[in-house]
Amino acid sequence: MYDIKQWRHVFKLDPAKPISDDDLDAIGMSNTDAIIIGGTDNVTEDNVIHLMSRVRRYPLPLVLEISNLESVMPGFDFYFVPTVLNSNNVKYHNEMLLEALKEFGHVINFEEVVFEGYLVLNENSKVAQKTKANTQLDIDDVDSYALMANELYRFPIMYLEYSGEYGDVEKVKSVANTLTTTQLFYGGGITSLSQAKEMAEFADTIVVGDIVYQDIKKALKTVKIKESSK
Ligand code: 1GP
Repeated sequence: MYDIKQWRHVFKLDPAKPISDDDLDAIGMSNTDAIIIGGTDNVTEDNVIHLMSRVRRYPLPLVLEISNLESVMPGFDFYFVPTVLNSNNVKYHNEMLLEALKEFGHVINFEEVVFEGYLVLNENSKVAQKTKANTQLDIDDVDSYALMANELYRFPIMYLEYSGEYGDVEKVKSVANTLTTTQLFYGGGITSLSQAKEMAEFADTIVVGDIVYQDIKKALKTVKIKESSK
């Protein structure tokens, strides 16, 4: 029904952060390609269901990016399942996945599940601290991770996660050049159309998060990348 490969721009909304009806309406009626609900801390069944019910009325694909098992629920179009390639903790490689499959494996519709190979690259981000990610990676490292994602794991998506910080364009470019079939998502620190354009030149899909809560007008402007095709 929805073709993720066509997505150029997505908003990521954090269920733990309050958002007004007006701002949510502006996001829902924008020309973005999809909304992802996801966050690192304080993601609960209550706040996910609350946010889902508020955004469900908009004609956009809705994704739950899973951060813990307690907040997984039916009703989304897709479930993005991250595995953090540069985490030092097996929990974030596949231990949580094992728990999920033990509990829900028989009821999961795997057509809706999309596996994401994450590289967490901002050492100061909550996600880096939580997952104990080794963020000290040079271009050779990220390139080799890209090969791993594309050729070995054959992930549908590789996600370069700079959450809260604008990333290193050279690394994004280099990963983009290495990936041939895996779709590249970039997220982190995009606060303007020019940054959105710069990253969208290399990433297949850009993710815009925190600026939604800081300055909704700036956030909405990033959608204009869709007016120029890649
Ligand atoms: C976070 O990659 C997303 O998971 C977006 O990052 O919040 O910094 O925009 P920002």
